[in-house]
Amino acid sequence: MGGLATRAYIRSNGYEDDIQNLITLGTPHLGTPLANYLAWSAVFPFIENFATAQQIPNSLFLRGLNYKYDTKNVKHFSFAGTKLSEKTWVKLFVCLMEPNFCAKGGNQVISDTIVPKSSSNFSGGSCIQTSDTHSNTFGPAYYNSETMALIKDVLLHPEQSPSCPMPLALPPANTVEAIVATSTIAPSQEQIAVANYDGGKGFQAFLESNSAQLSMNLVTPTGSILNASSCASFPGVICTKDSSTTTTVESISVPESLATGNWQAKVSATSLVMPTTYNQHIFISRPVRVRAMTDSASYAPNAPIQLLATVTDESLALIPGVSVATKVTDPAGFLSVVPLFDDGTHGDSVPADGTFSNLYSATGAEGLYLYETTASGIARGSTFTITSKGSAFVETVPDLMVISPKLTLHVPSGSTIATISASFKNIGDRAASNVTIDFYAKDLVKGDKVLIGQTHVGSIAPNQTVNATFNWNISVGRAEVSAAPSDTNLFEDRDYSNEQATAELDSCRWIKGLTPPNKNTICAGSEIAAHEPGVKEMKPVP
Ligand SMILES: [Ca+2]
Ligand SMILES: [Ca+2]
Repeated sequence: MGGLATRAYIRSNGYEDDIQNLITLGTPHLGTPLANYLAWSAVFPFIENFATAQQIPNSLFLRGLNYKYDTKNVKHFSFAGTKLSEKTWVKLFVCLMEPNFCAKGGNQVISDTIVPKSSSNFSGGSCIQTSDTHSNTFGPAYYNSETMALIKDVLLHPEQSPSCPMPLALPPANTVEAIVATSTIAPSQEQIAVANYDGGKGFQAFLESNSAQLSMNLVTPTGSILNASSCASFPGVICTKDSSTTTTVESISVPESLATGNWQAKVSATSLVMPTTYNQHIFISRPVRVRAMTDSASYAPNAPIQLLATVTDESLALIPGVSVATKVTDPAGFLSVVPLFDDGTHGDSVPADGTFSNLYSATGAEGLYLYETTASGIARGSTFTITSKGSAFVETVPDLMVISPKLTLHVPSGSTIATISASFKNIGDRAASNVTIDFYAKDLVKGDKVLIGQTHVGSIAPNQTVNATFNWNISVGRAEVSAAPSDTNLFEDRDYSNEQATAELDSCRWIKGLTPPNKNTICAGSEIAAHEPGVKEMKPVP
């Protein structure tokens, strides 16, 4: 939870630009199914239910955190534990509740026994695997020496930390799946696929099989063999092999500098005993970019979900003739396919700009709606089919929105007290209870942002507007003052981007006894000028 709290801080209004590197150890970035049980269990009354509920996979808190997560230039290193567990309780809470976290084809869960690996390794930064990330709580020692050594490595050589691998089941939006082979291979056989690499930003090759005896060998454009044993001699190439008892996934990631030319991908079965099947994927990065999204992560029941997708090539140019469709699965499992259009109608704001849209309106039922958007067409002379996935929630939640983004500031003549006020309306469909509004001041010279006060405004019913006021004893200088619902509020909000009000406050003073430099001095760039007691003169700035 500490990792989530830190990420929430980075996202929050109060973030002070004071984190360079973030190392998370076994943080449930995508939640942990264990929380499903603990949050509502009478067996563990000592567990704070609100924080535990936030760690349930797909909780509104996590979706808010992961949706459009702005890292604000923080480098993120996520550590995941890699114990293989087949314990009944783990299977029960993980595989039954969240099958996505189970190793493919079985009931094995790779985790640190608390948080699944696929939740702890947060894509977008650097992903590190270690045997144990929670041993300070549950292990025999106070810390795990392997983990501590890896943390030291990260701090000393952050640039050498491995990038997060692409998840096999879900190709990232920025890739085209150039080769997908599913085949059966017999002992001693070798099968070859040719990857006609024609530009882009490097590629990743994956081999997934039920046998650890298969191996992947790439033949470079100059005829060298690139595989797990020769990997280290190719600069910038990353090779990984990950096994559970039923599935082995081998991956080789080749950077742009080495990628150009024609490659062969060979699957070898030299030590295989029985014939087995495998899947081979080669993802070439960014010849085509597809990104599927919705206009919000959370919707009121019966509000249409706007499905959106952008399709461009690597130079962000349009690709003519692309067809795009989204498959939506509603909470009951009912599937529907919605074609998306780039024609200026169907909710599409600009025709022929590479952004496709349509509305999905069958949102009467509350729950999770999964969508999978597929774009297909021809780019660089080759056909492509790319899928991008996402999810949206339909539910009743509060949504506090600031009425005017411009904060109201009032400083009575001669006073040093600034009255700061902002109005918030609940445009959601459920009451926001026990609301606290935070007031911040950021010193525009020093850059420090501090919490200057909090005002409790009580509950806000749907469609109700309340005014929050705080009296601040201003200090001299230029400050950006802001007000927003507090991150400590114990409810989730539908949209965190619509609730901040800001204004600039410029206060200047003359010390009693000193002559002002100019009787008509105006504090530059300000909206309000105020003075400390004993000042000879004050002049509001127009
Ligand atoms: Ca468009
Ligand atoms: Ca809001």
